[in-house]
Amino acid sequence: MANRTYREGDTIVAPATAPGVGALAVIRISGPEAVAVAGRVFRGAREIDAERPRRVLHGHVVARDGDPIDEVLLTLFRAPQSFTGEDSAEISCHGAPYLVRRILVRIQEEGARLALPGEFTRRAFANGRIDLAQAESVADLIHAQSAGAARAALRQLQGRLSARLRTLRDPLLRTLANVEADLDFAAEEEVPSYDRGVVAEQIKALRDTLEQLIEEGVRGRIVRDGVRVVLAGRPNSGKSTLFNALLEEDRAIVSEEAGTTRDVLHGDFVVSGIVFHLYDTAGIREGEVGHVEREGMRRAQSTAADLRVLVVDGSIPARAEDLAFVRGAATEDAPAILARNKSDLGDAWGNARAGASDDAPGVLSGVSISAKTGDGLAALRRLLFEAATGDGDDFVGEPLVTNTRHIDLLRDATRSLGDALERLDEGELLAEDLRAALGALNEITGDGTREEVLDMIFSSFCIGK
Ligand SMILES: Nc1nc2c(ncn2[C@@H]2O[C@H](COP(=O)(O)OP(=O)(O)OP(=O)(O)O)[C@@H](O)[C@H]2O)c(=O)[nH]1
Ligand SMILES: [Mg+2]
Repeated sequence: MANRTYREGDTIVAPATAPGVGALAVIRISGPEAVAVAGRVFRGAREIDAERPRRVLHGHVVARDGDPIDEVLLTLFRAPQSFTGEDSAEISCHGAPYLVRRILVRIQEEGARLALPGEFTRRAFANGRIDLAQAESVADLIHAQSAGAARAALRQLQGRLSARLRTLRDPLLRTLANVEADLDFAAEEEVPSYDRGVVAEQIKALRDTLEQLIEEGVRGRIVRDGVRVVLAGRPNSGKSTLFNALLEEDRAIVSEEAGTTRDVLHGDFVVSGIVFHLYDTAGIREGEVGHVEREGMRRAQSTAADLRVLVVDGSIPARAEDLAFVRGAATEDAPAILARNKSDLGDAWGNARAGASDDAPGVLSGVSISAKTGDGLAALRRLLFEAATGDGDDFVGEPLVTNTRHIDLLRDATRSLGDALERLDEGELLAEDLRAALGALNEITGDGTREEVLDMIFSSFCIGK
């Protein structure tokens, strides 16, 4: 697959629906021969009328000898009024993997080839139906796991990010034109005659806006990808009970025996439109333990986290080893929330030392909960949301930037503008920096993006997209 390269001009085919059994499956054909190919495999009561597209035709996909393979609905699209901008056809058939395979083979017999990953979307991009940022949002929308992620992807698909970038590109182009015009005239002069003060102001304003977008993007990535939360603690503190309670599912084994959990368990839950990827891990303790439990502890400690919830048994006064654990966890990179569990049995830990955050500066805040009765879980969810997003209410906002590639390019542009500010007197170099900034912004929407980069972006799509 890797050495197959993207080629326009072929007629391509792929299933658009997920593999596996379903009520229906959709097969897409796109390319100059799409209508002809569809016509050769389809027999309906009414013949295909290529001049009247976007109508649903009922009939059969038939084998070469005319034998029906499946009863289907066929929809034709004529260029440029289709997703790809080419002539296209969609066949809805029954969702049996066997039928899908047979129909695909049948269509290939008539001259179409199997599409590469992302090839439909790439054609839409190549034909100017959508820009690169919009193409990328198609993948995001399909993979969205929460309302927030879906909304962000949809905004990008509607071209909101692209429109915003255009409003940044125009002043940048004007500044560049200003500097370049001056270079043409003043080639002989020692000192540039454009107004350095004005140019500096323009560059600074642009840089501020880009920095704001980057900051928004860091949050946007959380909306798109979610937050990894690891439950950590000493054995029997109630991690698995809390895991089940947050997921509202009886997933992890809970027992009064210390050292119950060994494998790392994973499940997702959503708070206010943001996905939390939750991990339950083995309790950490010292002393003689078997090698399976030791391996569990190793896995617990190597589970990457954006946030940690330190679960302690809050119904008993904090022991030295509990405090040592909390202090140790607070030194990890990920911020931590202290959850004093078993509040239904009393809050002895909390009475002894209010949250222990004085001892452990890396611990954000403490909350008293009962994983068993559900008490305090709403407050814990709220704390998780705030810790992940940096604030509360106004977060869900509407991030325009959610994608690492875009954030990196915005950073490149910001860096180039920073360089430009250092070289206000050096016309040629200044112009070069401004052009570099412009180039980075253009790459987000795909203007002048190199083929290798396009290959990389689209090859991460699934086949059929
Ligand atoms: N009363 C009360 N008991 C709880 C609570 N949370 C957990 N327990 C009990 O504490 C014991 C240990 O719970 P687990 O959830 O298995 O603890 P764990 O931290 O996952 O333990 P390991 O997997 O061994 O590290 C069980 O008997 C639970 O029923 C709680 O909020 N209140
Ligand atoms: Mg457990």
